[in-house]
Amino acid sequence: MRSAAPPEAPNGTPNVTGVFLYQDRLHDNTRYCKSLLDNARLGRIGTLDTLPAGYPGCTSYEVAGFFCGGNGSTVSDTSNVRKTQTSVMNHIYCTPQAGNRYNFIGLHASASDAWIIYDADDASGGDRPNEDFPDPGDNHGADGGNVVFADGHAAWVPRKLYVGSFIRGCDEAHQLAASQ
Ligand SMILES: [Ca+2]
Ligand SMILES: [Ca+2]
Repeated sequence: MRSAAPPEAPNGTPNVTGVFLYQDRLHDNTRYCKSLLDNARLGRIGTLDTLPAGYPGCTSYEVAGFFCGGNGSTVSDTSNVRKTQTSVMNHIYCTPQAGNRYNFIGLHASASDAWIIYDADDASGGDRPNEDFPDPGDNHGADGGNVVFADGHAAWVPRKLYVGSFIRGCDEAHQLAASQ
């Protein structure tokens, strides 16, 4: 059972964690997200590219809410499987990958492998040619990216492990599966 959180110290005295105020943990940001489904200035639509004029768009991360995610509304055991407490433990990998490096078909997913949220990585040409793969122009360059997994842990995923982690995390075909 979690013990009671130490009280904030409005007079500037550090609490037992050594942090003066909760505000200090926000690194000068004045806004924080209470819900991953409401994570931008305009709520859910704020995560989309199309915003009214005057609103800075999008976020610098992506939500990976489905296994076998894809456009469209088809939902089955092999398409658009919403990640839930049950599915992150019971989903069976089913998506073929190019090449021979990543064949997880028939294996069960696990919460510690399932991706939930990660540094945004969308292909946009130039120095960001690859979708969901670290490139020089991405948030952390070509080094890798941060990922939050369904068991609650977060990890830095380096480039050399990125494709395999993505496939285990999302059960989606990765365009670089044959070479990375
Ligand atoms: Ca992406
Ligand atoms: Ca990229």
